[in-house]
Amino acid sequence: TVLTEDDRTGTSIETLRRAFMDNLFFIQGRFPEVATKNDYYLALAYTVRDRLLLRWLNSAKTYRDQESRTVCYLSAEFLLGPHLGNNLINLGLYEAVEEAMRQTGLNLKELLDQEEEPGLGNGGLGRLAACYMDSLATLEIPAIGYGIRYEYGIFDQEIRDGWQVEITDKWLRYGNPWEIPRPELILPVKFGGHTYSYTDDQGRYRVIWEPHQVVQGVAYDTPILGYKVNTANLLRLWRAEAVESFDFQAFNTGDYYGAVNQKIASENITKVLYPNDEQLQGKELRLMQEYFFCSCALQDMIRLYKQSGKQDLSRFHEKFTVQLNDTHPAISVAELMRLLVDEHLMPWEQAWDITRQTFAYTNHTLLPEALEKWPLDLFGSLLPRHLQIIYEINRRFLDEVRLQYPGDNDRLRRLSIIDESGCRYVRMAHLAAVGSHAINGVAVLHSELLKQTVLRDFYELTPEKFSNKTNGVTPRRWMVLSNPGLTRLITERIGEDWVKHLDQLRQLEPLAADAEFAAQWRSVKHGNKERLAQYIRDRIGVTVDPHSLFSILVKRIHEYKRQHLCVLKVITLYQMLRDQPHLEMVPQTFIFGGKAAPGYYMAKLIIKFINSVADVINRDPVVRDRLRVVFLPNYNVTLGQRVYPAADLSQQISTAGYEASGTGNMKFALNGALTIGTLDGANVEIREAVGAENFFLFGHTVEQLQELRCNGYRPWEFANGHPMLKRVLDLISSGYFSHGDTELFRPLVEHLWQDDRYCLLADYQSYVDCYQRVLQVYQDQAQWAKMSILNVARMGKFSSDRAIREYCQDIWHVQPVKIVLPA
Ligand code: 26M
Repeated sequence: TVLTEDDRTGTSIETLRRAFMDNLFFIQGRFPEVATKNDYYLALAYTVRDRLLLRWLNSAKTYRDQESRTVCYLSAEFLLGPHLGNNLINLGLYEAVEEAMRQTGLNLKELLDQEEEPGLGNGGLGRLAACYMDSLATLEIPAIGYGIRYEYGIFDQEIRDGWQVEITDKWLRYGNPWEIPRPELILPVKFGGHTYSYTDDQGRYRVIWEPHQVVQGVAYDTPILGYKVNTANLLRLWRAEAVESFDFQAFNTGDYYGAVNQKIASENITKVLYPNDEQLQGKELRLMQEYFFCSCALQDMIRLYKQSGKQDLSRFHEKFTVQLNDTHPAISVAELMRLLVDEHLMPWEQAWDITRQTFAYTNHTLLPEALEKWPLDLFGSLLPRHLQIIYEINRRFLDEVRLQYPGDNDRLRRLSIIDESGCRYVRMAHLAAVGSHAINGVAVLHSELLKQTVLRDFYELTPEKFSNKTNGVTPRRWMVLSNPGLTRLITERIGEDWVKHLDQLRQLEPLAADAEFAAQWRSVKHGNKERLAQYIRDRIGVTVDPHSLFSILVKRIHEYKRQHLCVLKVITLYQMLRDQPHLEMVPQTFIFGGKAAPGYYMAKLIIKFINSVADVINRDPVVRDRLRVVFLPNYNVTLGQRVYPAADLSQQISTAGYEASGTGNMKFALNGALTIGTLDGANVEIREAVGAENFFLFGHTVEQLQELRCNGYRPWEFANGHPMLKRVLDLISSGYFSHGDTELFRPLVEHLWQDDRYCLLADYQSYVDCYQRVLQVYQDQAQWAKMSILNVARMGKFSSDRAIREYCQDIWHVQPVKIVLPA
């Protein structure tokens, strides 16, 4: 049978090997003697891609024939991470390809390391979109992800002299074998200019938008395969190009350089990913990005709808359901109205009905400074027609509110899509809320706070729209691919069903009391820690002991996430060792990682702070082997895959009420780390799931913080009231970690002392006490292993499959569609 297997679709080791050599020869144009690792990587990628395309084309054909209802996930970010390993897992070909490579004299792991990860996202929000694409395909739900094909993704981070340095991410420089450009699939997108209205010969009021500039969106398609199913969905990312006619314009007017400039201006729209945790207000190019991809997505959906033979768009919402991943795509609400009313001549009321039934909106943060709002003049000059449409939506909306709350002008002001309290703005969350039939938060606590704070008035108006959809992560990438040791151990005991039905992990519960199993469990963790220790030695030249407690804090750097609270704890330990050089202490390794937004001064200072403290501590002979501090540069998906499996302790220490959900917390716990955390975001639900006795809880609750603040929070009182805390702060101020420089960290310490918006000092004592309990338990390795097993056994809820099932049932109303490959 091997000989009759098709080179492009066969899955035997023999066929894979032959196809691989074929691709090396005919696609890379290389023979083995001169082939580089990258040539081999690409040859393998193309081999895998063929198998993907078979499934993808069959999926597309089936969806088309069956006119399947389709989920469209609109997101400015998709933080996919490397494709090759994940596709091998989902195809079920990992072992076969590993063997085929071995037979060719190559090492699959080395080839996997060649792949440059597509960093088309900042952090949680973008990674969530990627996990959801994986689950949609695995659950066999027809879905399209729409987003932006950034030429430069999230910057690469280097650490020089302890400071973050940003390097441009040229992820496309060696080509991208996973995408298929669709140069013939281009759509026009207009910007600027003005509108005029007239009455057409049938007496209809019509508006024409005469733009100042037109660019075209080009589609780039990436297949997203489900786990051990034939479903491969579509991720369609748009790249901005100049319209063809610019070339003719240059020819006509003789302004060659002017035309080339215009071309560059068009292409700039999709050049670079913006950091999301920086003030974006007033960044015109960012608004252009958002509108650009939404317009392309909606035009594409209308095109697909019409392709299926239907001309009249009255059932658009039956064919498509559109999820808005935060407010970045919220402009879609106005754009769909424009397309329906202006371009397809639909009456306003009908268009509005369809629009509202089409969209649903997910909120990802309550931070006031993160809520998107656009200055009215900027908005109007870029999208004049959309501003008119928004005014009309708002007028009709506020009329309804007036009926329900006569005379309540304050409420009208609060609900209005236009913020008129000072400078005038368009509030994108309000546009999303008014234009959607469903609104959700991403963890129980967050959804509750959403209803009480940011969207309170909307909740009072339409409580039935609101629900919670607690985030989840995909066990394929975050367990099977990244932690093969644990995967093997679990599968040996309970079979492989858990990969698709994560609740099955509960079968591990009885094994928590099994000494032999616990020993194997610990040995898997130890192996993972050894590999991370090796990586740390190679990368930054610091030696860490894999027997020490690996305590890990990796995520974007932000004051509310409180990385510096952990540093205060580290300094506390150090202080204890200096006080009592012979103190017996559990050896500990603190590992930090994360990027700071380039314009976020405090976050960058926190990185410098971590590195400076690490420098002093790692050099000081007094600590001997009891304390190590490491900052891992360039934390990204690839590095996450190394880090989560090696963690003993997961640090989830944000100020209660600020972390909408967190998803790293889930990845850690699924890999057997215990959590030290606050009652924030999904921590609350993780603790509930694994049992309070298997979770290290500390810190003020949301309610306690509210009370603290009501009574006037005076952080200096906490500092003065705790001798150790005061000593720690004084040691920093003295320049001890900055070569005597008393200025360097002054802003940091001063800020804590005076203002401490995120209440580090209020939570310090509780954190330090809790840590003592962690160390106590860690000394009892059997107890620790038992708690670790119970954590994993009870974490099934946090699969993104569960989350996607909830979206499908409650919001999208979509059914699975089986894909069958032709015999
Ligand atoms: C903006 C300006 C200044 C400071 C901060 C911001 C900002 C903060 C958060 C902007 C965007 C933010 O949220 C985006 C995001 O990635 N949110 C994350 O979404 C994840 C997926 O739902 C959640 O797990 C994280 O808790 C949430 O922070």
